[in-house]
Amino acid sequence: MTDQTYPPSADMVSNAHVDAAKYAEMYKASVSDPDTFWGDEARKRLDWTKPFTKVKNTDFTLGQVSIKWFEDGELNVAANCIDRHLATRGDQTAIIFEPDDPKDPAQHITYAQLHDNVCRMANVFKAQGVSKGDRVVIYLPMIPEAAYAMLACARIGAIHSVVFAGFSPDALANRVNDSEAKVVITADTAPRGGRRTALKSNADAALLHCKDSVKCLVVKHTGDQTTWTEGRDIDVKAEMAAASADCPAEPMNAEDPLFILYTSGSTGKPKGVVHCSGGYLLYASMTQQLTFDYHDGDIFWCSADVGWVTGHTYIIYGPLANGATTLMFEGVPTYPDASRFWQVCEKHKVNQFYTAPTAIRALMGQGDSFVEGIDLSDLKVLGTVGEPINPEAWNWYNDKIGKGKLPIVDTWWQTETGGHMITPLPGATPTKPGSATTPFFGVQPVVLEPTSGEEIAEVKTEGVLAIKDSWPGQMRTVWGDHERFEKTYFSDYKGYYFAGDGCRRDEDGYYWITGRVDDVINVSGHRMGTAEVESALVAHAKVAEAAVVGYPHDVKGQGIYCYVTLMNGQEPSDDLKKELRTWVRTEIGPIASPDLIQWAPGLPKTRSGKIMRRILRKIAENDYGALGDTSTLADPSVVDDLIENRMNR
Ligand code: 6R9
Repeated sequence: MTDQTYPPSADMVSNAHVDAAKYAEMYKASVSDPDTFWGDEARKRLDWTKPFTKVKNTDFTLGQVSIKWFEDGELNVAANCIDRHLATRGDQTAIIFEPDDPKDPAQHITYAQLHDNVCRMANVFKAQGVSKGDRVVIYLPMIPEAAYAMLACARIGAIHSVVFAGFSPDALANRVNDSEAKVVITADTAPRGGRRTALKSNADAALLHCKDSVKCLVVKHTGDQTTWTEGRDIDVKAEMAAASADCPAEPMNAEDPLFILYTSGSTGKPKGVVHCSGGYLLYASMTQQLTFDYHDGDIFWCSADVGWVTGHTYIIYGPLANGATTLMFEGVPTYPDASRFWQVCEKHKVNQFYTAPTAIRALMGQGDSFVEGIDLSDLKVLGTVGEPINPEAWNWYNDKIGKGKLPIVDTWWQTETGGHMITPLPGATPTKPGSATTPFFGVQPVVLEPTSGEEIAEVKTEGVLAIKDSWPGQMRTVWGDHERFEKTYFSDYKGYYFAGDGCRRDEDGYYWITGRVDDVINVSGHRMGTAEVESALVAHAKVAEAAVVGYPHDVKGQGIYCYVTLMNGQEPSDDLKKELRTWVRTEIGPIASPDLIQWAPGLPKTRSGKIMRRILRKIAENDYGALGDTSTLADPSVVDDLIENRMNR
């Protein structure tokens, strides 16, 4: 990584919400007196139906971890994202919908229309027996109805759980069952990159493994033919047309759950990350405005999918809480060709654009001709999220898209954190390519010595990244398993929130995220637990054992490398590899598709039977010269075979 520094332009500094002096002053206030700081922000940014009297009540002590913000206040998230804007912005566009096919017209949905649609959708949910506290699973593509459904849940106090439309029926069923959802909302089919995913038939397959009482609401989006189960399936658009456009917003306690979002961890079963109403919305609003330096009238585009936390916070909740115009894109960056992102920026005069390094790398690889001749002069701020950005991708983004003039905010955060944690602010922070730079307000990052857990005082250092105190956007619990919440995030390093990432801090106090230190890999900016892929593999009848690690991949960041030991008597073959790939895709979804599969007659294990992943990682990285200590292996000869037959050369 180059350590070259890019200061904000004079223009940016003078027009931005926050400049360097203000950042320093606000940051200090946010950590020295969080009650005053966040209390003021919460009153300024949100409308409360019942004012809070308490601000922060948080405890990171193992065994009694408890995180509460504004705990006696009441508000409604949908009312904050819609109703309160109606008087001043009823006719302003809230959501621009850009469909997969550029020949189809874009839609501009005003705040008044958003209100109408959300109320109708909320009444459709109510008619299906959904009430406050009930769970609704949203299995929808990137269409306006996904936003309506999320906000309709928020309006009536139901808890949504969005399941990425790329997940398989099995993954969907697990999430419906774990959250005990009453309703699943899906669409007939989902166009993406000119192809169509049969979402409704995936939902049908999933619902075979769920309670009979679960209803299936179907958005007829493309009009494609689907099967129909009378009594269970409901035509959402027809019901919405007939429903009342009046639906009072349910007053919710600040600590009432707003949503559950499942994410991969280092064990096999995804965890339901729970975010609540008050703190999350405040944090979403503040980070969206300040990290992107969003101003009234700007067009904001976050290219993530609503199935991920980035879509929740930066397509829906943050922008809408701020009365912004947010763009929702149904398609992919490379359809009809690799100019699509930039065409959309030009067409809708996008001012802030937020995407993932993997998308930048993929587009960079297609050549510069796809950017040339496109007017990107409305862009003011560029952002990245999901993984560390490599210098080549950063330079390309900076030169070709930013024309060397725009700030690039590299935002480090997680599903668990609700919003940005370490990020530059466009008018305040000189950036260094590859560094997420400095903490957002209220965030106190520390670098810990990995084994002792001691906080390292020296500025320039390296270790594991942890957070010292709570911030309003922090997750509150794992759905149905508070013990797992404590164990995952608070038990390795006592008294801290442990993020699972390693980092380096340079002499200027800038943070450089070095990647996960647990068994989670980052594939195209998507989090994947290696244990999840392993359990999918061993569920196949011909597989005896499997170990999965990440390896460097040019476009995806990390690829999925699987070591597979077959059952006795099974013959390895290319056909079987194909079969295993398809198997994993159907068990989890296409994002978990193995890149490389190596037949492993044996796996390197300690005498106590623990797989030595360190060795498997090295071989997958084609760095087998540096295997380190192998003396604890039960049978060192398996390593020679694995090296001999390695797949990544
Ligand atoms: C928002 C999101 C979280 C993990 C996180 C880290 C990696 C995210 C990053 C980054 C380096 C950045 N990550 N942003 N690494 N620089 N700017 O991505 O949430 O899907 O939960 O993933 O992604 O490893 O721990 P999530």
